[in-house]
Amino acid sequence: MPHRLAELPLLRRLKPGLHVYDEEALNAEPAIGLLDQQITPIDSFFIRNNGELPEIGDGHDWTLTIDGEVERPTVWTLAGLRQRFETVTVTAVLECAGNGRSQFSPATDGLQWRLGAVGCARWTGVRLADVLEHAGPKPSAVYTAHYAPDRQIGKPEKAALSRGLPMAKALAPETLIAFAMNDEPLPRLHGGPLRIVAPGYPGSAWQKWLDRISLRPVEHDGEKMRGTDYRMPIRPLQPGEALDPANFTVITDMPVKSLITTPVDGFTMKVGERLTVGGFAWSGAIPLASVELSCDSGESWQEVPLQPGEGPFAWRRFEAEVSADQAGPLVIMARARDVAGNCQPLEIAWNPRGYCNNQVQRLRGSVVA
Ligand SMILES: Nc1nc2c(c(=O)[nH]1)N[C@H]1C(S)=C(S)[C@@H](COP(=O)(O)O)O[C@H]1N2
Ligand SMILES: [Mo]
Repeated sequence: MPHRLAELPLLRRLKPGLHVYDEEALNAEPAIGLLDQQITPIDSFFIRNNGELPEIGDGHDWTLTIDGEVERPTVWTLAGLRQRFETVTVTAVLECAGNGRSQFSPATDGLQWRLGAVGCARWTGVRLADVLEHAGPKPSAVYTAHYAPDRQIGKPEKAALSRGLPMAKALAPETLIAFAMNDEPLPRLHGGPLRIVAPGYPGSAWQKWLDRISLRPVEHDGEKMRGTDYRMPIRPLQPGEALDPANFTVITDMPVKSLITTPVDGFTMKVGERLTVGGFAWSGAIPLASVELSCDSGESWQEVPLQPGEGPFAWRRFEAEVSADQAGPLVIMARARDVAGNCQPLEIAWNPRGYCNNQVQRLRGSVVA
């Protein structure tokens, strides 16, 4: 029996509005309308698991081991971490690299996410940099390796996922070992007691149920960090072309993107009526510059005001009123741009694993007389 069935009643109770994927690991995403809030409530936040949920108990005896290329290997308790290091909160978007994968044509392997594998939360914890500096990274350390107890479905000897960060991102002030989400203790489903928060990086880099960090003298090659896993080709590839992993690089900062969260697909409005169109825009390391809306299938675009976000890694609200003077179908599109001039494409270039789809969303509705 697929393991996730045991977790479904819990999920249905905790997160009633989520679409649960019919596969063995527990994966679920909200309807887009549930994302129409500055801070995504835990109840509406997507869940992504590569393997079985680990059994953690009450978590009080959880420890975090720091070892590898460090001067002082250390084992921390939860209480020890909290006492020794400053507690900080960062508001940040968490997006799965496969969000929007269902739009790739031809279809790629992997979970066929719609557009809801993203959310913005307040993450509280200690800085990964502080913990690493306490252990004293050796000059040979170039990458972190993160470990957790979850295992692949039916393969208890294999880790579900073990990813890491380049040292520069591990030492960046926004990167956390988090123990709280939206001011609540980090829920088990989101990696409690401890997870990595790597703002701007794909969700895969946000290791859940973190129990060990090992500094490595090479790029980490743990589970889901090899071959083409969470990697993008360095040049465009045609479907069916032979894949050479040497031509792929690890996804680091996610591309600029926006999502219209109100109204939702299938909306109707009356001729002459004003309709509020709202949503959020975000990007990885490069700050957002602007968002434009189009109500004529991309013929013309108009810049819309962008509200300040809760810090550089939160998403930012945009809102505008639109109206239509004749009945018929209406397609609304939003297009975000970052300060380096990167802009959401109208059509995403295909890649073999279906990652980083930031193509402009087409919201379809109709205008009635
Ligand atoms: N231990 C562990 N951490 C993990 C994963 C996992 O399968 N195991 N999945 C990763 C992926 S691919 C994503 S997108 C995020 C999702 O985080 P969430 O379930 O809290 O939304 O967790 C990441 N951390
Ligand atoms: Mo992911």
